[in-house]
Amino acid sequence: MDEARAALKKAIEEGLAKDAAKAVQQALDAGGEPGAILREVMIPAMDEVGRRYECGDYFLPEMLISARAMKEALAILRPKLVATDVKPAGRVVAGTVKGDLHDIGKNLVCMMLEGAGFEVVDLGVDVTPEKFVDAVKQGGVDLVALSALLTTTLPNMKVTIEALATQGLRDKVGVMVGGAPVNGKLATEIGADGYAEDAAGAVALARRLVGVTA
Ligand code: B1M
Repeated sequence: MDEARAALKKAIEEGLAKDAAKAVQQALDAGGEPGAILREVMIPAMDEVGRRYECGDYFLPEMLISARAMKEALAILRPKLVATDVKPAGRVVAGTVKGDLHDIGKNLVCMMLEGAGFEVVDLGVDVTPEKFVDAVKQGGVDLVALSALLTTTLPNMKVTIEALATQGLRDKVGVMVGGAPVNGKLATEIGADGYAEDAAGAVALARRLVGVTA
């Protein structure tokens, strides 16, 4: 790993937001491809933060400042990830489900979908089923994208899908799900139309669900 990438990884792991911003810029200036920097450096850094938390080396505050550093670096990467010359592919309502405050993965999915030409309505975190339903009721929505990072909030994906069904909206939209504890089996069990493992996979899935090729 070159110097800028190593500095970026260290800055995210240690929650040094300014250093992370500087290092990501250096990695880009050195000719790094934005998607590769994200996949090969930034996401592994967050995984390392999770590992340190799990084994008791890190506590909540450390996890939080690492998340801030990640966000700072992502803000610099964002314009490079989001292309502007693609034609509209559909409208997506996205959010992290009720009870869950993790938004880095969801934000990445939103970013990549925008980059692929989708119009994204990002409802944020801790989104109740009612909020998803209200957003779909506004009309013109092709897809609902649900993210969850906690095993305890996974059931709220199902509750959200059921709320859409109760309101007679389920057949009008495609529902895609993702997040670290989610898998294809769960997606099928809760009645989603598809699961994607990462943000790039989310774009491929969204395209498939709206019938766009390319
Ligand atoms: Co939390 N946290 N956290 N956390 N946190 C995890 C998820 C955890 C695995 C850490 C650990 O123990 N190893 C663990 C969950 C355990 C479990 O449920 N089994 C955990 C815990 C326990 C908690 C708290 C309960 C801690 C506490 O309070 N005691 C608490 C819960 C708060 C709440 O939500 N109610 C909590 C809080 C936090 C912070 C606020 C401090 C912070 C979040 C800040 C933020 O997001 N703004 C935080 C962080 C940073 C993490 C870790 C370290 C990193 C998450 C992350 O951003 N990853 C995480 C450990 C880990 O994941 N390794 C952990 C990087 C991101 C790019 O990946 O989000 O997986 P990810 O997204 C990926 C894919 O999953 C996928 O694409 C993305 C890009 O590749 N994807 C989708 C995501 N959504 C998708 C949707 C799609 C498709 C793909 O379609 C719709």
